[in-house]
Amino acid sequence: RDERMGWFRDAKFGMFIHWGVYAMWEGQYQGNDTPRYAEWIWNNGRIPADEYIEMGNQFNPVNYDPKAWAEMAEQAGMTYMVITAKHHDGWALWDTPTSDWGVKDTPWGKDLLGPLKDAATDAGLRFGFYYSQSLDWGNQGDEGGVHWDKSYTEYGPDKSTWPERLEQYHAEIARPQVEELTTRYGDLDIFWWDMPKSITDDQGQQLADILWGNQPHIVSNGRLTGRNNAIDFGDFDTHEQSIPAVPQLDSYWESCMTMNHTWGWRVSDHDWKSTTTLIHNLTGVVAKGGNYLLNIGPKPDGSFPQASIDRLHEIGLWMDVNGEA
Ligand code: JFZ
Repeated sequence: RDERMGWFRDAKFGMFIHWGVYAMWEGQYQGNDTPRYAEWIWNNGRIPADEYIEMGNQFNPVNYDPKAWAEMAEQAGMTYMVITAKHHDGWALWDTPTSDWGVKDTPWGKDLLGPLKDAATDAGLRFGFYYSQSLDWGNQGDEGGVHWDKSYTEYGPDKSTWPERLEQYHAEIARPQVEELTTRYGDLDIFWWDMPKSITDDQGQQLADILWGNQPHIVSNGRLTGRNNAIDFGDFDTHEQSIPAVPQLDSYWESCMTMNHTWGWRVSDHDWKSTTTLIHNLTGVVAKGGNYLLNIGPKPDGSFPQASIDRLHEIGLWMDVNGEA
């Protein structure tokens, strides 16, 4: 482990990207802001499945410019990038053959991840994927869609069938998709699991075997199995929206944070952290031995929010004077 962790120990600053169909809703359903995070809008907005899927099928980010994304990260002093290959809504940002729920069945119609990996590599960034291994509302993953639309899901209120359905989802979707993600894009640097929910140790082990079987040098966070952040399978611990009070110099960890109050794009959230606050967070995390993974929630057309662009630029100006190459 220590050998493959080399780059991560010195990574310091990375870009997290939460992007997918949820961006098209812009954090609002029927004119109202939905509760909590905008990337949870299908669930938290109680959006009927046919409406959410119909929206997804129109995804067409005509201004998607992976080179511009990677260059903005690089000029801000970032050294790595993690993008949501699939978030909890189950929508795949690549042309997965295992499900129709993804970018291939849209006007855009083509892989979003490969071009970004190439651009990141060209900009000198390490690169990898976030993958929601357990929650998957579109492909009947953990808990199916019970929160938002009982008529769509095949899961009922009878919880006794969930373990079988969860295993069916792992066999038909999660394991094949992790296989695809870890074989189609050459060498990857980082893999970011999220929200283990009721995944079993065996299901976690199988995903871990696929991951490290295909990518022996990859580093992964500690959110694969039941205990969030238990690093029994992973390499590093993730602090969510917070910075530990005391230095943790003898372990691998990361703080991930948003610039406003949501990971996915929300048009009405104008409460952005100042550049000064972001730099304080960055230096605080790095001084305590961690890496700062700062999130961008791109808009549905593929552009970054202007407030995010401005902050990345200003952080870059500070880096030019104070940063270390
Ligand atoms: C998860 C996701 O549900 C969310 O949408 C986003 O992707 C975020 C990065 O990760 O949310 C979490 C996961 C774990 C904790 C908190 C929020 N946690 O361990 O405190």
